[in-house]
Amino acid sequence: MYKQLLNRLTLSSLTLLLCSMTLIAQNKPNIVFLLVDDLGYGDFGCYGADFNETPNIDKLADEGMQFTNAYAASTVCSPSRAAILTGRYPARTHLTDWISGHKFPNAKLLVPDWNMKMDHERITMPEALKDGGYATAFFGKWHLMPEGQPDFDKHYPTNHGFDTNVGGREWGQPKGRGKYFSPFDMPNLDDGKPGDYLTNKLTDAAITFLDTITKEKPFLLYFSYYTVHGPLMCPPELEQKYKAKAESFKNTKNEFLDPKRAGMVESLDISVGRVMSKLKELGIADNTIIILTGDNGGNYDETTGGLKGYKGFSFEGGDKEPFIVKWPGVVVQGSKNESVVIGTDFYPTLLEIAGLPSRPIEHMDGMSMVPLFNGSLKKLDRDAIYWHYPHYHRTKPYGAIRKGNFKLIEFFEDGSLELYDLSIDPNETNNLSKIQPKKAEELFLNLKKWRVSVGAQMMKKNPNYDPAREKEDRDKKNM
Ligand SMILES: [Ca+2]
Repeated sequence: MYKQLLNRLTLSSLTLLLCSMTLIAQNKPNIVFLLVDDLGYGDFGCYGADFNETPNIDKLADEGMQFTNAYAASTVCSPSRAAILTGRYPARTHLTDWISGHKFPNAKLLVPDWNMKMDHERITMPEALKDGGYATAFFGKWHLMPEGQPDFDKHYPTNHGFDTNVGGREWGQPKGRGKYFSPFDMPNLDDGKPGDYLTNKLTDAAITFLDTITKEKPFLLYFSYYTVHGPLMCPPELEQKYKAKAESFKNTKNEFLDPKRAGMVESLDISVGRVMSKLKELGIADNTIIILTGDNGGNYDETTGGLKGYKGFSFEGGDKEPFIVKWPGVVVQGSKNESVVIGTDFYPTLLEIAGLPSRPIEHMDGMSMVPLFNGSLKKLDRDAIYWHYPHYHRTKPYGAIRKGNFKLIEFFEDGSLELYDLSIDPNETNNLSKIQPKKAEELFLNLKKWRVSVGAQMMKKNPNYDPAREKEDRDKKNM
């Protein structure tokens, strides 16, 4: 039957068919996804920084859309990263803490037996894109491998949908002998010469990948920076620059004047600039979408643009993130967007960008942001977004919901509630739970219903609770 059909097709019609298939493939946009580690809401010039200098990222914002209510799905690394890749809330996947997590055996509540890996039966975002004809390449920090478990080495990026992996391991931060400097001791990354800087070397690898792409096959370049996570280490010339700058800097916004961290942010900015230039040089900038965001809040109080809390806290500083998207011909250049979006939204968004069918069974907790990008919607039609953190960090264990402009936080140890109206109180200074008890009750009910619906793991009382020893544990960890 196929032979008969083929015989009927003339050579010219076959040629036409092949040409149009190539055209479709060419029209699929490339995706560059830039994920920064421990990025504070106030770290970029376009988000208010005066001390850090980020001209390339500010240019990206000028050429794209800048979100002002974008959230990470967790206040720590691994769960936030898994939420981006699976489109599912940490509460649903049970991957709720950074791998391998802090241990507080003397605390009031017991941490549930949580999941330290992404389940193979799920189809991840890179797997879905690969299935749709995309080349998929991973660079940098992975931090999604179950340390100390037998199936540890079945959870590299290449086991979850990436064709290639440069630098992705179980590590939550550089662990090579020279840390951010060579020797990096990373898989598939050339150590170069002593003194070479990790962010630059990973960027070299990403640029080399871009040099090998063919225009017939669209790609996902997933660049997951180790920076700006500690240890704070930057090229000496940048450290000198910011040391000098700090001496005369008028710190009116309470910014973090650490020369090494500012140097790390500038190294990131240089990397983003190099990627943007390469896309231009290759003539593919107009058909490439660039997304830039972070995995959780900055690791220092002064990096969050004045928001309350920082990494490891329940407050805005713990999970509100810069998020910029450049999509030539679609997003209005230099625009801002106030819609509430969260890490789980990237998966369905990238599928829609790629013109691929959505996979609602997979990205159950995400909504495509494409209508926001192209202006057909002002905000997403969603009831609320949620967090679930049954763990101890700088914060006590908590759950939270943002519905409209209100955010409610429940602390699990004592059941206390905090309610904030973010439209008038973005820094969460005025707890309204006693002033607006009906609103607090409404959100609390929503939060509890949601937890049941996603099968969230709850904490239990610790029979060995010992406040004095818990305090010792915290002092040891400097928390
Ligand atoms: Ca992080």
